Amino acid sequence: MSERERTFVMVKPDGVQRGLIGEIVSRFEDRGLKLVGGKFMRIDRDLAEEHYGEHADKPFFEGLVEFITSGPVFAMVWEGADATRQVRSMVGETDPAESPAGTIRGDLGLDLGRNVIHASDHEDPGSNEREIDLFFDDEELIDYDRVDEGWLY
Ligand code: RTP
Ligand code: MG
Repeated sequence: MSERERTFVMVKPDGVQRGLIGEIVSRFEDRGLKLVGGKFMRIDRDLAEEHYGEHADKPFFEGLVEFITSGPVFAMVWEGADATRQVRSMVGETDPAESPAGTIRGDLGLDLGRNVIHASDHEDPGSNEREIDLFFDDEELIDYDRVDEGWLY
């Protein structure tokens, strides 16, 4: 079995406004991942610019920062074997139109700008830990056993 790891996930402002937090949390629970942190919050401009810093020179950067700061988000940390890659495969492609049915963006996303969810990038090693550190203090991440641990990822 692959190594257990933690990964960062966030329901974006469009997902919160459309009442999709529960649906998205359920998908990860159903998949056998373990929730170790969760926070309903607003992102300020500084945090948004740091979080999406890799896109600072892209033409869509300003719009992306405005969108992600436009309303509350639900930030989460999920744990499991190979969790970053597992979560990204459940999320789908950046553009919902390119995302297969059955993926979160394929089923729930509207367009490139309103794609309901962010997840750490498995093709950018270390992005999961970097993003977890950016959004959560250590004491906000909860170590615990789930009763069905042996059956989970
Ligand atoms: P995210 O970081 O939000 O999870 O999305 P991602 O990895 O699938 O995509 P990424 O390349 O990191 O882009 C971040 C967000 O920027 C918006 N975007 N707009 N050409 C465009 O207009 C464009 N390209 C990307 C998307 O909302 C994407 O989620
Ligand atoms: Mg990304």
